[in-house]
Amino acid sequence: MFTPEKKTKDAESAIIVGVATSNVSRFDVRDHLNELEQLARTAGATVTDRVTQSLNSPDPSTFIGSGKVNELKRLSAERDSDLIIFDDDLSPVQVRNIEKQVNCKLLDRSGLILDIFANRAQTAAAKTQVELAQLDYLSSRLTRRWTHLSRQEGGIGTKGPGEKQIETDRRLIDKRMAKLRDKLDKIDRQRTTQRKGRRGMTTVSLVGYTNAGKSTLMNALSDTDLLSEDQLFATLDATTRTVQLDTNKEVLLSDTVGFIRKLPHRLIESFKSTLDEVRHSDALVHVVDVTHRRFEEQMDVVQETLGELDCEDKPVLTVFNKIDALDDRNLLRALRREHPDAVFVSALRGIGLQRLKTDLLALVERDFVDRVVYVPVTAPKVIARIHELADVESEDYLYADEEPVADRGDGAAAGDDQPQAVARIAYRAAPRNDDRIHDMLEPFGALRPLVTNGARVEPDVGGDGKSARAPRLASES
Ligand SMILES: Nc1nc2c(ncn2[C@@H]2O[C@H](COP(=O)(O)OP(=O)(O)OP(=O)(O)O)[C@@H](O)[C@H]2O)c(=O)[nH]1
Ligand SMILES: [Mg+2]
Repeated sequence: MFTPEKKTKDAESAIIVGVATSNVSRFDVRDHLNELEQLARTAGATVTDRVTQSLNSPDPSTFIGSGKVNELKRLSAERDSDLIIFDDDLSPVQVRNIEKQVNCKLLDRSGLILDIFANRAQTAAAKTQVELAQLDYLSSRLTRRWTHLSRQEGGIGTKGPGEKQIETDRRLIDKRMAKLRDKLDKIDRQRTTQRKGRRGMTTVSLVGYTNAGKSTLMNALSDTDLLSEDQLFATLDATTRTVQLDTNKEVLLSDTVGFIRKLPHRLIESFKSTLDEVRHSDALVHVVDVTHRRFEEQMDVVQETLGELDCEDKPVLTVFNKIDALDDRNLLRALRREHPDAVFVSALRGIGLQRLKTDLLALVERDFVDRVVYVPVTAPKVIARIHELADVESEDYLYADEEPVADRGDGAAAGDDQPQAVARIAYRAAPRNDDRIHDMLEPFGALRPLVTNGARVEPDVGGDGKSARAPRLASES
């Protein structure tokens, strides 16, 4: 029997390059290159060599200096490399000058990250956002080599916008970008409608460095089965699920794209629609991979990125994850001292999740307000809406009249003093929902319970008269 031979393309081979400067130690460079290698692997490349260089400051024309470029030239020829990847972003001039010397594709960190995103993007939103970011990236560095890369040629750094858009001219790119922005605007509007549809529910977003365990935690808390992988950027799209924090309180939890050192700014910009999930949350859960040697630096990166998203003031619960894989008990003790409000969990083994839920509940309810309001029973929709927007603690019925608007000096009230049957509702709500309820009640004026001879006047609602939802309007007695 004839079995066609499957052609499998070998992984592309790559050389990665890092530079130590007066601000970046060699030790830092090693760790950054570890991460770059992981990114390269995620993109499908095999890293054959690492080249490092120490400079007081990067060389403006070649970034690494002409001697090092020569070394790269020799090494890449020897290895027959497909790619050279720089950990730092190169200027278009630097790209041009290095490309003159070496005979393979050149990528920087941003380009590599964009390529991974392009590969991972599944939904229309993610695809549009990535393409926009790629076009933006390309338009700033249209070089001879970029223009000669084509989709057909394939390989890392060439996915996404193909030669057609790149080759013609910038105007075409600008046109395409405008179109993508329009498409994103539409997606944004849809998302806004979806978010409105979620009514008064509290929303929480998982944020953190890529690979910290956000999706694993989401799965553990919500009993879903999202992709979690030992890979960078396993998640690109926002996913939202309900999570029960205790018997009568659930929140909407969103898992979203992870952050990384030097996440290209244009990517953050174009991922606005995905990251809006984070921006609109009531609170954040910051997941930290405590087994990562550089977890503190990762925490700083997350903090900075949240700053770029204008989210630094949101309430945050810090969650140190993967404690099952941490041998260093001293580190745990030190962290507990340093972060008394943080929780320590293993999302994978389900350790510490109850505590996480309790603390998250306390956090989201920290600013909740308790209030008692009076709503005319003739406005059942408003009453129903309050039930949606708030946790109603009690509801009963009585007569009320409108508080005098101003004292006219003769003791007479300026308001309409017809007593009316009202629902008295005691609730707890998030400040933003409390505001919404306040706005809804505006047209009814300031109602106050009617008191005769020191006793409250309650409508005859039958039964125990306490918690009936729809009182029969009592006949005047
Ligand atoms: N040992 C251990 N591994 C974990 C734990 N939580 C997650 N992991 C592993 O860490 C890796 C990354 O997990 P993900 O949940 O995909 O991480 P993420 O933060 O969603 O990553 P991105 O979507 O790529 O940003 C996977 O291999 C998980 O199995 C944990 O509590 N303990
Ligand atoms: Mg994930």
